[in-house]
Amino acid sequence: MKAHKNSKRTLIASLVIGAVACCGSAAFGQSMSDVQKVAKARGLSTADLMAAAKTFTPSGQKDEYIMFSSGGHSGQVFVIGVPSMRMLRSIAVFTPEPWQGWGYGVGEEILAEGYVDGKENLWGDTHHPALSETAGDYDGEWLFINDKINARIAVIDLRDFETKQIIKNPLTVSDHGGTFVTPNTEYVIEGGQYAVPWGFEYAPISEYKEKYKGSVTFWKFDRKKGRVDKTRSFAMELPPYWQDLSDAGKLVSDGFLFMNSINTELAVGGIQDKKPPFEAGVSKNATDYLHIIDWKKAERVFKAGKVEMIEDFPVITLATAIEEDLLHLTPEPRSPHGVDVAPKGDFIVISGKLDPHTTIYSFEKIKRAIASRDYSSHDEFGVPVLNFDSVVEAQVEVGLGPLHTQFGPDGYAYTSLFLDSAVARWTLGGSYGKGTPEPDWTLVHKTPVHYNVGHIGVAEGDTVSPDGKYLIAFNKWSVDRFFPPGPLLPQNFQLIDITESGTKMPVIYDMPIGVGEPHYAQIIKADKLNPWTVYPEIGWDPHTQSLDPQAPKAKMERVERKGDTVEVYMTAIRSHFNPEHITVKQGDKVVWRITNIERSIDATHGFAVPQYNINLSLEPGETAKVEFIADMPGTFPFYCSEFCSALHLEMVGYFMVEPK
Ligand code: CUK
Ligand code: CUA
Repeated sequence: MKAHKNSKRTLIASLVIGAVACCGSAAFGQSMSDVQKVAKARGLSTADLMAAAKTFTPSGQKDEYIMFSSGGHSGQVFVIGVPSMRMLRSIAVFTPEPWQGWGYGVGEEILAEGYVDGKENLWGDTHHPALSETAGDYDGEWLFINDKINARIAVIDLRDFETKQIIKNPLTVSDHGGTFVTPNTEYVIEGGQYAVPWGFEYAPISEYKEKYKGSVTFWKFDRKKGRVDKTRSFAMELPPYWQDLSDAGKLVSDGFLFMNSINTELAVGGIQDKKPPFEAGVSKNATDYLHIIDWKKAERVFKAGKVEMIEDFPVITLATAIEEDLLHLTPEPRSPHGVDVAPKGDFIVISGKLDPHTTIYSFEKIKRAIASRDYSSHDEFGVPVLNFDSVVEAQVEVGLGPLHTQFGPDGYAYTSLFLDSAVARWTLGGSYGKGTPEPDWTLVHKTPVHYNVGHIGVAEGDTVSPDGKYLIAFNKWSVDRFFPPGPLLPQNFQLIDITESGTKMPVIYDMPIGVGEPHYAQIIKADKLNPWTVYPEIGWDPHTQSLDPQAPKAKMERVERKGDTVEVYMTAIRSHFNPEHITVKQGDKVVWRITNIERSIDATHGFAVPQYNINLSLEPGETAKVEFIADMPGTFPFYCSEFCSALHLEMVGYFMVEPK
């Protein structure tokens, strides 16, 4: 395998021979020279051929891993196979999405859960997906994701990959440090971001220090119900810093939450008045604060009722948090961004965007410092600040603009370098020491990526037992990597092979993402997922995940009028709707129930009604109910919007609205 270190444009015949032999391509009548010819014509190096061999996935072969990527401004989640980097589907979450019918007949009530005082917000800025965990390992049951712009979180059921719940944070306007889960998914964590007065109140920025608040919310997840239980959830007030990312402790640090912050300067901006802009004010200090939160203790304080109700939501005030020893701070270097807990829970890695080092804190030392009240100071709100030198284990110089860290199974850590446009591999020490050929706490290698990498994701990388194998760099800029589809360019997901140790860490695939700006993704072993391919029974309501007793059934199709309400009971099967004629009077309320009575995998039907803004996706077995007022008179051919069969174009009916 020495060959693929060589220059890009040389073909090494021995590798090509090897590739042909092991692929058995000769059986298709192709010879080594055919492969060589194609490679030469396309200008492919041996490294390119090797990358293709590692990622090419023949038709019918499935991926070893499934990646759940945030969809950025699309407000969706993307499901992508690894290593093929083929997109399998999007999951509509915070934004209406017509293919899935989300917001076009179904999902409206769930989307409305995210409104504030009934005011619509129909897009989301998704950042951090979190898979549910059992004992610190992904269990493949649930997925959570946050919406940064409107401080919302969503719950997705991984039986059908559909959004079941959206919950709006009652206290804060925007969020960022979420979603992250505790090791048994007891809580879904949502950290705030930009400090604001609680509950959408107005307060002039001159009252920033007194009226603006930081926060973290612990959403209790009820696995049986598959919903966040707001009545068992609580929040904790934090100083009005801008809390950024967070990560839950695990194993030895289970019960703790680590959260970093920027703007401990309490800068308020004001460039228009010739005051320092936020970007300068927020990064003035040499350090900000890592927040160390004892959430298990906080849970006890919440259960003991030591909370204040704010916006009808229980909040542990900052005073109580200090009094009960729930919150400690410790300095973290310049403009911290990522905070990541190592697989054994013993180290916490912080990156400062303006510091070339990663800083590694020891949980053991943090515990000791808390117990012995080893404080260097208190912040101006009275929160104890642990002595930096007492809690730091090591610092590793990795390069410029370090952001986020992930872990391999072998004692390697990986950090994204935004300014360097690279992914650094470095060695952990302590309990991971000697896991690598290189000395502890040293930079081993940097692989260039294209360009401006944000997060990175390693297969099973946030668990107590990372798989390694693949690392994906989620690059913000693609610049010259692809054909430019106008001035708005796609992001670039780059797949990196991390199976070998040392300096071998080649990029083996580029995947453009031309929908939103995804930030983060988690990557789970495909065999941990157990999705349905058809709904369990005909007449299944995906919202309740149970049989709907009202679902239309075969031979029971009908139209019933009850006063001004017309109820339609319709079925869909290749290639007709039944009934096909629906006549109502202008102004009638229409309750249209429809069941896809198919049992075959992939036999999805659509149901689209012109002018009425309706489109459903009815997967095999699914039932749905659409309600609307027939306020527009006319003749409306409704049709199936999924090409389901040879007679798909004939899968149609007429909806006729008689004028008043
Ligand atoms: S943030 Cu985007 S690169 Cu929202 Cu996780 Cu760091
Ligand atoms: Cu059913 Cu097309």
